[in-house]
Amino acid sequence: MTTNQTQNKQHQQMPTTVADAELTPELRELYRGFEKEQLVPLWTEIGDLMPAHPQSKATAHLWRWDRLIKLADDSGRLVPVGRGGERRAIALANPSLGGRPYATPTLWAAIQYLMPGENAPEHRHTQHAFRFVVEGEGVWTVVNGDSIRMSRGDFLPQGGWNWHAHHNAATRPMAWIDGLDIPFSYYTESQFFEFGRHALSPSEMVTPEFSRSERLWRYPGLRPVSQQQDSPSSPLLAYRWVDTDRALNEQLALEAEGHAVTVSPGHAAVRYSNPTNGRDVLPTIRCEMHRLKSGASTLPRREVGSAVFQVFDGQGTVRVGDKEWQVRRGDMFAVPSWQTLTARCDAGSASLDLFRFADTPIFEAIHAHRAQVDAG
Ligand code: GTQ
Ligand code: FE2
Repeated sequence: MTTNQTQNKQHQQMPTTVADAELTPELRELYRGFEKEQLVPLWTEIGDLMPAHPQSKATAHLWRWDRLIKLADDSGRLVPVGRGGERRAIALANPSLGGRPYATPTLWAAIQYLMPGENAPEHRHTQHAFRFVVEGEGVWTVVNGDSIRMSRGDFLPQGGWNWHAHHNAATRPMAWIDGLDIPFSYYTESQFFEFGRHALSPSEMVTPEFSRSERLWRYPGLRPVSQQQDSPSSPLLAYRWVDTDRALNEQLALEAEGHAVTVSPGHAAVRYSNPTNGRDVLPTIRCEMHRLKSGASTLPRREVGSAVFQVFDGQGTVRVGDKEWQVRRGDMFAVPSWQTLTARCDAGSASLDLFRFADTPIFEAIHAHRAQVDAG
């Protein structure tokens, strides 16, 4: 009997069941028969298979930015980037997921690094992806030939099956984080992948202030009349920090003026959304930015599905299940399914900004999403 089953039994106060029955020679023979014929009875597995609520295999875990950036830096000096390996990306591996490169059972989170002048070759895959920049600038990502600048605070979604490459046009190395649904695609055996061209054309190695996607889509509430087709992933390929920052500040300002527009007192949040339908930017990944005022806390909340956070700015205390950490800029942490999260901004910090991504759209699509907020 596994630990899960034991816990589950105690939790549900289940009566003695058929699984506890004495193992007579006939029963032993029956179980041998099951094994030989590749059969497993439900009654020995039900506690693990059908718990009363999600019991994640993943662990709440924190990765410190200073360690991540140091090892990415070292990789930059020691490991080349090119065709085959494709990306100098180092994945967060949840300590209880068997050493696999999975931050949570469904989500990939990695730090990626490019040296000055380096190129990450073009490819495409069905996995949905995004980039988020916690510090630095100088890398352009080229999606279907559209060159997109990346700077601190910028969020760049990139739906599955789009060609993409990255190039560092600056004189300094740059790091950023990637989020993808790689583990989900892996378990569900739904992946396709293709190599693209070896090098980008000179017309793509440009460094415009704004990508074509932004010139077309970055004006909220103004849809190009020629673009009426709903798109499953956002056609807007960069969400700029100046806009995100202003939107969060305005929520807090409106709250101070007496309007109930925040998630809870002192907690502003925005969700990056697809301008063609108002839904999530990616079919499988929800992405948000949260801002807590100095001294403010989120309400304790748990939900179906897992999430990964990166501290964008400020200092605070984060509690996930029975773990608690003091967090600061760049730190990343994983929140397993149905574990309660509370975040608080330190009184000595002007605010705490948390970038969040989660697999929620998957569960909403199959009507399996639940959330519980402890209003205190
Ligand atoms: O930049 O294209 O972290 O394909 C993992 C897979 C980044 C990317 C990752 C990828 C990429
Ligand atoms: Fe990729």
